Amino acid sequence: MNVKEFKIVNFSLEVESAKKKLKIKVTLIGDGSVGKTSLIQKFTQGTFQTDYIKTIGAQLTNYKTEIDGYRIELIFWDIAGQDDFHFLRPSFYRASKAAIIVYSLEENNLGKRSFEHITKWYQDVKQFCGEIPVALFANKVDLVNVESLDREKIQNLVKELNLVGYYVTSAKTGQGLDEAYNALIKKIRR
Ligand code: G3D
Ligand code: MG
Repeated sequence: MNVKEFKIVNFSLEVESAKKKLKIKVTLIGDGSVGKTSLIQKFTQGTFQTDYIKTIGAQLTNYKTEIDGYRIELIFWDIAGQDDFHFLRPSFYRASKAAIIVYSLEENNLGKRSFEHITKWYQDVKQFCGEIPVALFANKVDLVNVESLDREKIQNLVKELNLVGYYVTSAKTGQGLDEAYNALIKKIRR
């Protein structure tokens, strides 16, 4: 993988109940400009705190929510740097319990290439994380006609790579976001 292409976002997920406490780290990856940072910003809109770690160029976003009576704390790691941090790659993948590969539905080069690169990102996850659940986010749905989506093409890839599923999202309108994250959190918790 070209280092300049390499972008990664992490978040830890802490699930807490009277008896149970789980800490789960999830990694968001995908080509540049597909919307990883925007997806986190939209999802955590309103109730979040941010903190910037200069030394590693990471933006940390902390978000608290409740699902099915579980208190859940999400810590998103969004790495801003592109050229200088590829040595950090193993540590950002390390101990991930799930991954989300993001691509863009845009009908242009970015959309086309980001779809073609899904398999490369998947191999990266396998290499660094082994057998963990991986979901696919087809982002920027607001820019295309939902009716004309080639769902068979997406579904075939989901099958081929044995992904847990795909979610059609828009970081701009928020479409599909709650469903996607909630479904994912439930899958991870199981
Ligand atoms: P990245 O973190 O994966 O690199 P960003 O991607 O979140 O920085 O998003 C890249 C650009 O795409 C941004 O536009 C952002 O506003 C836009 N974008 C992200 N998600 C969506 C979406 O769902 N719909 C639309 N229409 N745009 C989206 P700019 O202009 O700031 O570069
Ligand atoms: Mg980003």
